[in-house]
Amino acid sequence: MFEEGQYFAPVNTGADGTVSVELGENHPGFADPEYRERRNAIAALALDWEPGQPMPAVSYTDTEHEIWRLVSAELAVKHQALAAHEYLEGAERLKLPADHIPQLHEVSESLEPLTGFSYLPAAGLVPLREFYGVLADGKFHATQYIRHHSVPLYTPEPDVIHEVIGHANALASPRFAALYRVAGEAARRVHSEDALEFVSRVFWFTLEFGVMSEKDGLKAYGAGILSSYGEIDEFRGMEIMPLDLVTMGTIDYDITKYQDHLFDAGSMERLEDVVGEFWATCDDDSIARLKADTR
Ligand code: NLE
Ligand code: FE2
Repeated sequence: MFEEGQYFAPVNTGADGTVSVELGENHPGFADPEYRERRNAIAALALDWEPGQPMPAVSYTDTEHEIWRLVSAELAVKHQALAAHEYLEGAERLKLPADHIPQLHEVSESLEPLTGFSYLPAAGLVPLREFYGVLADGKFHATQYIRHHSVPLYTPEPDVIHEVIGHANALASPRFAALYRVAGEAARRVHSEDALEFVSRVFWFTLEFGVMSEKDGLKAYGAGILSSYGEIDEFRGMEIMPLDLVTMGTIDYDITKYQDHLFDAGSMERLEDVVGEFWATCDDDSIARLKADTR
């Protein structure tokens, strides 16, 4: 659907300051001028934002709110059956609206008293070091546009549905929030690009696409599965591997498709013991040693 590796449509700023988001020709919004206009305007809000200012508010259209309503309703049912218990507890505490897209500043206001997390605006791709690093300060960079109405069940680009339904419900859990924070501390501690890449891959296979075993079967806790009512129906049929830092930190993945390799953390405790402990203590040397294990 998208070119491989094109996680985010590139955002360009012209000499005259006009912002244009480069949607690939396979993007469902490519031939929709209204959608492209929207993407440009929403990206411009994030680019105009400066640290210290409140999060920009977006005046969402009825069509956009309708996509949120549809996806929220589909996901609410599927989450009850397929989301990890700890994520559902977070969702219960956060109580996101089902009938309209909340503003990110509103989500931040609800999250902050729970776990100290709040959002920062992202126009598109945020450099890895910045994106992960600020997690250590309880900050999460988020996009504000919404997926195209023609493909509501899945998008490879993180959109406001993914950032909020996928991530904020997890960030409302003190246990998940602590894991996000140590991932950020790890990203700040490592110097080499290789080590940063390793930390971010472990994040991908856990907080983005992780699954864990519960009494009544395999459940998803990764935000990328939990924001897609297409992928959430399929994850149990994928190749499920045991949690393993070296494998997670080194295997390649294609962001444009449903993930066909997933790692079962076993339990919340094991996720904390293995991955939380890794992020809390890793450095360039320990990661280089882990990578040497693969040879
Ligand atoms: N695939 C996710 C969804 O459809 O909600 C968004 C991107 C996750 C990295
Ligand atoms: Fe994400």
